[in-house]
Amino acid sequence: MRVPAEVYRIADLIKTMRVRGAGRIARTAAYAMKIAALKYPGGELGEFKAYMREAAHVLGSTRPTAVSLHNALRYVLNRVERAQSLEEAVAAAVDAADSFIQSSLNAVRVIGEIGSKLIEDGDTVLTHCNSSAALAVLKTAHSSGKRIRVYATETRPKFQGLLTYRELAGSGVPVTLIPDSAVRFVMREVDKVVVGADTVAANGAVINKVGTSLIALAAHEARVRFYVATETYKFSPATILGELVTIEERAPEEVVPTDLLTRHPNLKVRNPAFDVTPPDYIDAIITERGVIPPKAAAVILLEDYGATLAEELATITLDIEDSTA
Ligand code: RUB
Repeated sequence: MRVPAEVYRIADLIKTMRVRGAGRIARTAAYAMKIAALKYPGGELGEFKAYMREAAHVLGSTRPTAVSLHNALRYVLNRVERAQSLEEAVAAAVDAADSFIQSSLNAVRVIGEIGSKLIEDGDTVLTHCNSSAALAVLKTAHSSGKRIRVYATETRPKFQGLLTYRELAGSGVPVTLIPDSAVRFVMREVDKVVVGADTVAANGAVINKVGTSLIALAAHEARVRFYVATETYKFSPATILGELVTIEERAPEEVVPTDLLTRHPNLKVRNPAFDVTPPDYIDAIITERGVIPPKAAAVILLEDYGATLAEELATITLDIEDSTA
């Protein structure tokens, strides 16, 4: 059974980055799963489950790096898989999507409140790309009366820094846009760096917009505190089993104009969308469950996925035993 056109449309919005940012992507995908469930034209439970898996596949194939997307889809699918009747399965999908969206929005608000306590009156804060979690911290600090100034990187090649500029300026936060390459130049004026995350690995490494790791290096060199603001559903359970996070590489046309590429067919361009910041360069991760040292990411993952991971590890052990028997 083919999934409805709306799901493909939403998948396209995510792939082409008209909907972007890990949290928004996850919430939009959850919403698309709800639409899919409500639009299911058939009448059979098994078929419905396969149809929902297909919808998740279409949505999940859009952007590989944001684990938030895959965790949102898994959250809805798990509820659907447990249902015993079609009515129950449809209701479960709708309820799971709604509760994911609500708790995700709530997490961003709480991160704003918790993170704002780390910002002091008079701070100059640097941020990269456009992260709702990082901006929640800055906007909450500002609205609680702290006088802050923000440097926002323009974030080549897609210029999400302009979104950050608009959002902060619209909230009355003094903000200055800088080219990405000026980060080290301004770092001597910066008190704190706050960025978001697409994915957090079990060892505390943070995967975020490309350039984040360079900013972390510059902050480390200047002894400037480097904070990551992120919801815990961006923590990747697969990394606890040693899986690596796929880094999305996007089209060269985002970096150089198409006519230049046509005129220089041998011009090689790489456009990785994200990079990995090692835990050693991160002072703390601000989550809706509190401020944690990066190395404590594994503890959160074990709290959330411990039982499932234990089952999976048991299967792996059994496989190894079988193959050595
Ligand atoms: C966005 C990006 C953001 C994180 C966190 O990349 O790297 O920092 O997704 O955002 P892109 P949020 O523009 O390629 O999606 O805090 O809003 O989830």
